[in-house]
Amino acid sequence: MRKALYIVAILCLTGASLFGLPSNALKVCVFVPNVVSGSPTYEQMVAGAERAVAEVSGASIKVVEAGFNQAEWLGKLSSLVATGEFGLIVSSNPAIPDLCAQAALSFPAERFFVADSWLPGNKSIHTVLYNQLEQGYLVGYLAGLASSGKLGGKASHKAGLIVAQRYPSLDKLIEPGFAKGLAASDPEATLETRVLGNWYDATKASELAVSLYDAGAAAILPIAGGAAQGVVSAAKAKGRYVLWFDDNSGYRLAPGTVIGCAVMRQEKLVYEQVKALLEQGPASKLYGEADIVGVKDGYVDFDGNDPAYKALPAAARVALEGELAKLKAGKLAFPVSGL
Ligand code: RBF
Repeated sequence: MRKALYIVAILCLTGASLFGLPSNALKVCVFVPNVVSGSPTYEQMVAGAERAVAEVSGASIKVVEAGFNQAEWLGKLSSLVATGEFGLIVSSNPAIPDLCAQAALSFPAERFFVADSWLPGNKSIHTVLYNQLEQGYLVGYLAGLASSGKLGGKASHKAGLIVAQRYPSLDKLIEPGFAKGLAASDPEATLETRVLGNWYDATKASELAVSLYDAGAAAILPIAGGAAQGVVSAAKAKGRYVLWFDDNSGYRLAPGTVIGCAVMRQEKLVYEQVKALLEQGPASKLYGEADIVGVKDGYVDFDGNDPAYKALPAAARVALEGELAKLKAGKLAFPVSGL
């Protein structure tokens, strides 16, 4: 009896359990790079992880916001891992897997799932990347319909992109995808990109948007987290269009101004992956895997279910929906093999 108690005590102290799983295996920490509020990608991540945890008996969740100072993220992540409290760290964005890989060097038993990113071959980390060439293409195509005058008014042949910062999936997928879509529906169009420098300054985003609209941009796509609100207010003041990314909340934010949302099913993806990882445990074969999902798989889409979109001229909607149908059927494809 004393020996059995001794063994249980040792197992507890070493973080192991009688069933072969670490005692922290069902404890999830969602690590939010920046803050949740105002960023649909993170709102969806938290919602998906919460839904998965609610469905796994004994699982728990804590959400930690790392704040806007990116220089502090590695330190914050490492401290979190060092507590040994959490078996699975869940996060999202293409900069995060490298930080996880560094933390995993000192804590090889920790496990990570990072959505919206790509890192193959690290046995501690599972990543899933969205095909954002396709996502960018869909709103780029709508921007071209606006800039060529097919939504009404005169053709300006100009569209804009306002981004918080430069990073690999923006440079390799979102921006080129947007440019391809724009060229497909308005071959004469030019694209102007402006960099904001952070994910929160809506005032500066508004100033940049005003200058792009004044220079003729018919529509602007913001990739700027909470700062995107500034682009919306500039568009309202100027009577121009905004395109939306990640979820369909733009439609509610500015009815009639936001005319189209290219969405990624991040809530669904995070729910499915976190649930699978909790059920399979730290030895899951998903660790080390870097998957890529797009329109054909149902994780990237265009949400046309809004009165503001439905109010656009029928011919324009038919053209855009034709492109979406081609992507869904695999008749149009923008293959992505990594970042
Ligand atoms: N997207 C957001 O919506 N909000 C953010 O706070 C945010 N922070 C990011 C920080 C870094 C370092 C990187 C590389 C990307 C960030 N993203 C953010 C962009 C996000 O990963 C994704 O590319 C966009 O949401 C478009 O799908």
